[in-house]
Amino acid sequence: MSLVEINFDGIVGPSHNFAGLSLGNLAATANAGKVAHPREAALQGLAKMRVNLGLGLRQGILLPLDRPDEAWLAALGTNMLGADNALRANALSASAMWAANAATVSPTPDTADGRCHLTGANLVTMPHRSHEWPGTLAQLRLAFADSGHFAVHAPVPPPFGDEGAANHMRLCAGHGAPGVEVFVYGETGGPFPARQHREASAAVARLHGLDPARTIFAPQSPEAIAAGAFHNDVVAVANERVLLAHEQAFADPAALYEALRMKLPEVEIIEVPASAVSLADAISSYLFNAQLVTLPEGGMALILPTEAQTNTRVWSWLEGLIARNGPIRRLVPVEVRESMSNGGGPACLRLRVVADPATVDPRFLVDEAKLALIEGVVAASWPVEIAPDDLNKPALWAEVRGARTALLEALDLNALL
Ligand code: SUG
Repeated sequence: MSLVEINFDGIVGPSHNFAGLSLGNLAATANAGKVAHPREAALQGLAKMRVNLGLGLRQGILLPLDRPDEAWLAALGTNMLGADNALRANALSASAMWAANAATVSPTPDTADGRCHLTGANLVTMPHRSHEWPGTLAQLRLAFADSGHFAVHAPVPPPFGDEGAANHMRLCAGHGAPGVEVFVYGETGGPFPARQHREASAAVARLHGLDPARTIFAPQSPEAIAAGAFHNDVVAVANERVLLAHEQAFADPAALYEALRMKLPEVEIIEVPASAVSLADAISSYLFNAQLVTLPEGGMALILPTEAQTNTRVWSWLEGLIARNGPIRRLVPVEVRESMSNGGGPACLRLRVVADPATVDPRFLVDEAKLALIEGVVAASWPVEIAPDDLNKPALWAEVRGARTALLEALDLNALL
């Protein structure tokens, strides 16, 4: 069996909009009330997947959820016609596009039973995200239905907030080798909520049967959360033996680095000093919300948002990084501006699963031809624009449903309707 990293990107849903629902997410709150472009947003995400395929990487997809979520509104004793504008916006959110928050994944070399374990994230801190998990879990159960190779767990129960892979890093000598799994949790974040609770991380580690000797729980720095790093993946990224992190990402970086060096002697820690890149620059440029990937020809690349290229302090630090003879050799900027405007960069859009592609339901894997098919559906049926008032229009609700249905039918995924 050949274990490779597969990036499952969330396809940006047809209801993508700027409702400003995420307190502590500075981009989302700054852009609240602007006109969104769902079609362009989805095409940008698909173009990013093409870039990944072009680099020789394996690519998968997760599908938009059924929005507006009438089942959620029914549980609240209402429906789209009866709900107030705030509840309508929460019911319509396309936030499932940020697949890094879909689940936490522990591949086969790390788990007690030798299966790849996935636990859906409950996302309970934010109302609009708290009702993603049933739709996400249904997809994970379909995509990873092979119970000889995968175990898919339902989310840990509230009130323990779990934000999935966005607060989890795996370091290892190579994807197929045993890893050290790092769970980064928050305790406080000044005016903003800490979204990942330690108790949730501990539960996921137990559910996955991880070896406590190869598991680390590290607190996120409160300053990072207060500065707008609502998830760890906004200030740190790991791939194989490399950890790239901002100096102020963790509450106790020295303790984390020491534990990592003890458990994985080959680990290479690249810390970006605040004197070169401030937390504010890191968060506005999303330099750490990059996909750090191992290229088939060897060496690693950072797939990062073009916003990192336009920030001169960030870009010159990155150019210095690749000029050294270190593990990171290439910078690949991608345009995901619509997602970025809601605080979601290239890394937020994908869930990494290390697995043998032959064990995954092929309907969730893509090649160039399937991307072209998806682009055709998006170009034909995704709304061009959504203005704030549109969220209250039944015509938009119908358009959004119809667009998703067209995509699921094209991909033979009617089972998810
Ligand atoms: O949960 N934005 C998402 C962005 C998630 C980014 N994910 C990672 N860092 N992995 C969030 O804050 C904005 C939606 C709105 O406000 O309408 C939003 O939910």
